[in-house]
Amino acid sequence: MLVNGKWDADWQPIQSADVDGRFVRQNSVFRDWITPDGSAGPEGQSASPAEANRYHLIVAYICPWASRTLMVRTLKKLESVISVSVVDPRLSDQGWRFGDFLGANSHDTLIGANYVHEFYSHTDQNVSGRATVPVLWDKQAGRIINNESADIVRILNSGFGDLASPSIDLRPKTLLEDIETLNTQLYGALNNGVYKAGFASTQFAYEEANHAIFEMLDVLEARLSDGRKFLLGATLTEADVRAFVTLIRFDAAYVGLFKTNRRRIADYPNLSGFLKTILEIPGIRETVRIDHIKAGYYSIKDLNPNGLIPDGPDLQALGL
Ligand SMILES: N[C@@H](CCC(=O)N[C@@H](CS)C(=O)NCC(=O)O)C(=O)O
Repeated sequence: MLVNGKWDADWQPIQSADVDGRFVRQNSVFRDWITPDGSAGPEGQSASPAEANRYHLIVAYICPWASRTLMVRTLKKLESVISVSVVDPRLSDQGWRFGDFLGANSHDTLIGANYVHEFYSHTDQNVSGRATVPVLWDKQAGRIINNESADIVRILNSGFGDLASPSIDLRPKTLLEDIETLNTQLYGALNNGVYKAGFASTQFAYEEANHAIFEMLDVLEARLSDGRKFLLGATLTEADVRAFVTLIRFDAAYVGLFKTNRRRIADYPNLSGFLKTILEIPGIRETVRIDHIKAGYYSIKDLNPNGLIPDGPDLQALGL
């Protein structure tokens, strides 16, 4: 991780834990906003104005948090407005780097970086913390606007005014309360829950996380049993995007590496149907790269010391 703007050589890819061995996620550091006219963000955040070709997303296809921003860029038809670069899925001893993995960018053309942490120290030379993806970068100012995917999703959903497609609103006012409730459940049990299972350092912490995951999957499966297309009914919302990015990685990565193996998503007919529905939205399938997902997760040395990548399954094998 970065300590006062410098890469700390003692960095360990294993994540931090509380006294009971529970995985603890760090908070994001850069939290500015983008609004159509540059006026303050929804909670008074300092904001820059929406402009075509000014902003850039740095993502990893392996990463569910980054992938949700990539999905929303597609859903809001912002592909020609916001450029993207993709890092190598295999974490290096200096964190994310540009590299030669098929589908990744071999090098960075924005600041000539080799590693994502350079964007962090370029923005704040005293920054401390993990250099995570996604990163929303301002090419004009040469700084990170925001590195919290939950914020970036909202920025892309409503911060780009006429530059974005109005046909999808992931946070319609009428559903906002339900979205927030579901988001909270999804985050604790599923989005972060799989990491809590995977990075648990005690049997207790693993079982606690695993139990919550499968309880949540049962709830979601039941919710979809009335034939609805999406989790809150006929409208695609932010909650669907959040659920999708974790569910689509589940059978290929989490079942094996994170030991969330009580069942697979393929064993849930409604959840499998939900994944198919979302994959059919134009452009979404291209945001899912199972080769990156498998290579990335299985490169986490603490969980898989020899770095072997399991044979299956890809989306086709999962019937998706
Ligand atoms: N809260 C952040 C979390 C992002 C995150 O944890 N990304 C992971 C990849 S999936 C990462 O970059 N990890 C590198 C590290 O922790 O050093 C967000 O949602 O944007």
